[in-house]
Amino acid sequence: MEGPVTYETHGDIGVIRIDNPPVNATSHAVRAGLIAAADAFAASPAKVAVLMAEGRTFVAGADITEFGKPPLEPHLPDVINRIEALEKPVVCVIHGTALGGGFEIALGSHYRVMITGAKIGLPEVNLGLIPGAGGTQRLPRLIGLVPACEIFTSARQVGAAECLKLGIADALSDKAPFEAGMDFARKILDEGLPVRRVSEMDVPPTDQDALQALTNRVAKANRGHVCHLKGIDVAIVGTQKPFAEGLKMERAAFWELMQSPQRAAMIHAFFAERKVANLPELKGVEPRPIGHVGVIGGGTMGSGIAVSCLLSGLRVTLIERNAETVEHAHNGIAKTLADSVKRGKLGADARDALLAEKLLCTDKYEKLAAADVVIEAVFESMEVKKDVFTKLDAICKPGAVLATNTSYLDINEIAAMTRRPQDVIGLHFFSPAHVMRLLEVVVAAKTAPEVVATGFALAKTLRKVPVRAGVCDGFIGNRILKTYRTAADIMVLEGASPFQVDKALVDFGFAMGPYAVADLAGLDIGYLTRQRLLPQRKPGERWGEWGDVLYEKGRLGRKTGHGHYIYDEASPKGRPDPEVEEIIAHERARKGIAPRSFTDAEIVERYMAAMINEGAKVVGEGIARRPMDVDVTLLYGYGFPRFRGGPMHYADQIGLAKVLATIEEAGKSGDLIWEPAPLLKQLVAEGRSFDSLNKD
Ligand code: 3H9
Repeated sequence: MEGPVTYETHGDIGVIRIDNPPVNATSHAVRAGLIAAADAFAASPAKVAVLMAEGRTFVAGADITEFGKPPLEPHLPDVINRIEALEKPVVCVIHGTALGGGFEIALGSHYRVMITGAKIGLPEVNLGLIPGAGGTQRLPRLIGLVPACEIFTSARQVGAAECLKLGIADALSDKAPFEAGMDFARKILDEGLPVRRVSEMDVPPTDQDALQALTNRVAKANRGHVCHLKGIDVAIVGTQKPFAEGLKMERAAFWELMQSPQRAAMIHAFFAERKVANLPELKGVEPRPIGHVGVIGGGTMGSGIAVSCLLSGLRVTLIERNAETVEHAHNGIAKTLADSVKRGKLGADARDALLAEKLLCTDKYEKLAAADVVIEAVFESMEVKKDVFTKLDAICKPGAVLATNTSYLDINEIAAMTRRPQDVIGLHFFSPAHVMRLLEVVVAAKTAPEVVATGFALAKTLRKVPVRAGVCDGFIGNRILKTYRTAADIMVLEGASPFQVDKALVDFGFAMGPYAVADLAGLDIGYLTRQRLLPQRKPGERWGEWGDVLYEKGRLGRKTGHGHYIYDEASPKGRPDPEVEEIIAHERARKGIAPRSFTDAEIVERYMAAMINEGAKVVGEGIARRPMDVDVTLLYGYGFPRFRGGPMHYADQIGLAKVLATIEEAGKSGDLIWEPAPLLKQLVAEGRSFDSLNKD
């Protein structure tokens, strides 16, 4: 047999081998090959078959690149049914990950062996889908409705040991897939194990209370998504019917979801996340070493960066000013690592080893002499940063990458303090740095390509999502944030309440609205930003000046129990504070603004239009490489709902002409944020989408 699936025999044992790099996705050729291999096995004298894959992993699922195109026969459910219907036993060997359709192939096999370290999962919900090749019907029959629904609604990867316990795996092996498969095939022959079809099993009894509790939890955790509850419904109703009918129901629901904008948005996010991390201009550019990272500053950001590096196995030298702040930083890092131990993310021994062997907190800059990468995370002041970089230039070894974590300062100016501006770069982490996945890699005018490549390599090591950004105030993310926050503030000035704005945006899909976020971050941050921007303000410019009143009244957000909301025992997550509305009403009166009402839809429309417009400016000016870089920034750093794909993808979905019309209408107020982006105007005039710029 030719192609990505082959069949061969070894005595009584047939071997079906899938070889479709990089991840053995079930492309059309693989599906057709599996049918041919199943037929070949059926016709051959072999008494048992091993189904396995070559390369780094078993099958990672359906070929996502085929989604959105007309489906070609044979369809995966039919392929799996064909394998399951074989009259001779088939054992599937899983190494790496068996995901989505890959795991569904394993469920259609009669036995499953997992190689140590292998994992299974049904991650379709991450793509706005449900399992569509029997996962919602076979898994509940194999292990019960509650654990099955938990697995496909969480999309989590389940390890080999847990699979054995759940009854998903029949055996574990630490051999190579071929040997492990041959061992189990011989066992089938020796013990006369029969064909065992999951589709013919009865669903184990269901704890209805546990099922209801799971459904409630899933509904709450996945507000706005349609696929999760659809999956549970299909699993419950389908498993009460004969298998073939359940499968039909699953297929119908899968195809309905396949046509949904949520599916398109989530698949856009999937590929965008991978594409932004692979810059074409860095192809063949070797990154510099990154084994030893220096961090300057042990505040929240510096400590978070240190923890992130430690958890990825890097050596960290953290610099603070004096013995007291050194100790404080060390304790902070130890506490965060202790929390990781508590949450089961890190063993206590591993934690102790990290603290003893990988971390040095000191006030001696000389200890950075051997560091490969140094990340400065001190106070946001140009003078302080210039001082740090002058010191680093004197101490660090030649070729060390000197990075600043500034969130808006001019990195060219910082680089100019050194005799090696080619080694200077921005690495903008998001707080908490050991949790948030976005890393803006800010490329200054003289940054060398290997230094950019090193920034991307570091992101990969830290399991972060890197986005290339150019230098401007706020880079990609904070620059866009400033604009859409201003749009929200202007709506509040014109008559909306902060609570209505938050609610409208939470209903749209954000985890929190901008005012609840501000309370969480601390209203002192917004105050300091406004103070900083004061000298640059243009005559007639409007912004949320009432925020200054909140700040002056000591309402700093959650940390003081009052911000936009009141936080107390009765409402730990906050309840609207009428006093805030009075402060805003006073501000409107002072400005002579007669308040008007806003609908929730109008709030979302304007907020999104401001975000998209600034996103288009950022792309047009080359600060972000492509619209998808803006999408990934907002998705991973700013809580943008993934099921909407990012602001630029969302803009394409609603239509750019409509976005421009909203901007022009809002712009009648004269507010500067509504100046339409030239790129947006151009795309509308040419009838093109943002996605047309994502291609390279
Ligand atoms: C499904 O199965 C539906 C069924 O229920 C029903 C069907 C009827 N297809 O992530 P990486 C590419 S839905 C096509 O960098 P890693 C990826 O773009 C599917 N391509 O590697 C990248 O390409 P490039 C359910 C895919 O080692 C390269 O492979 N399955 C697919 O960090 C390497 O990927 C999933 O959702 C695919 N399915 O992680 C699994 N998967 O090199 C999604 C990957 O050109 N995949 N590629 O940039 C993953 O989670 C990870 O890729 C995996 C490997 C864990 C497998």
